Amino acid sequence: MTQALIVIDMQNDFCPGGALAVPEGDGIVAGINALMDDFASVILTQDWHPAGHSSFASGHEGMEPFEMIEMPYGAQVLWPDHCVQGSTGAAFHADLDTTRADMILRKGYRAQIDSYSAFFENDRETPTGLHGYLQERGISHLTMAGLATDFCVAYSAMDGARLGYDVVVREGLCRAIDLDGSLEAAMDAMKDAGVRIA
Ligand code: VGL
Ligand code: ZN
Repeated sequence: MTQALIVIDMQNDFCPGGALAVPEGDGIVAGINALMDDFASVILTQDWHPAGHSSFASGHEGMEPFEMIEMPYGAQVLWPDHCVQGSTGAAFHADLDTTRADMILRKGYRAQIDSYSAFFENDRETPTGLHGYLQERGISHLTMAGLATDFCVAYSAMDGARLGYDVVVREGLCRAIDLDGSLEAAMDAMKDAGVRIA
């Protein structure tokens, strides 16, 4: 069996001081780096939005960050502007060991649709290409860590399980946004989807 470590969105904007800071988001970097040598493949995802992305509250009149709207593909949380392509906020945390990565997967780069999952955009059907990459490399087991537990990590883990991968989420190497109980809901949904929490 071949194992990959998938490090989700370990970027400045999700760390303290960033535009969409996750509490203690930077506290997991050292632990993630230390895990990398145990894996045949290390994949980093990078949230990578064009300026004015449709998930940004700033482009929706009268709406505030963290409110919900209906998009053609379903419900969508509106976020503060974050991870704008090429910005410092979109860069990986300076301490993340990016040298070990064999693949960096960018997502959320289409203006009209968000992409939490590393596998599919938020319509749940437009593929990012990650499944093809993993299949071609014979990777069957995925370990996930990063930000945020209740959004991009959870969506990635559940899609991975749905696609037939053995998925482990390293809970201690993730941090959550936790909007209105979203962390508990995400943990329950991951368990229901067959994701193992370690
Ligand atoms: C994320 C909200 C918006 C995440 C990305 O990485 O969990 N959350 N964009
Ligand atoms: Zn985003």
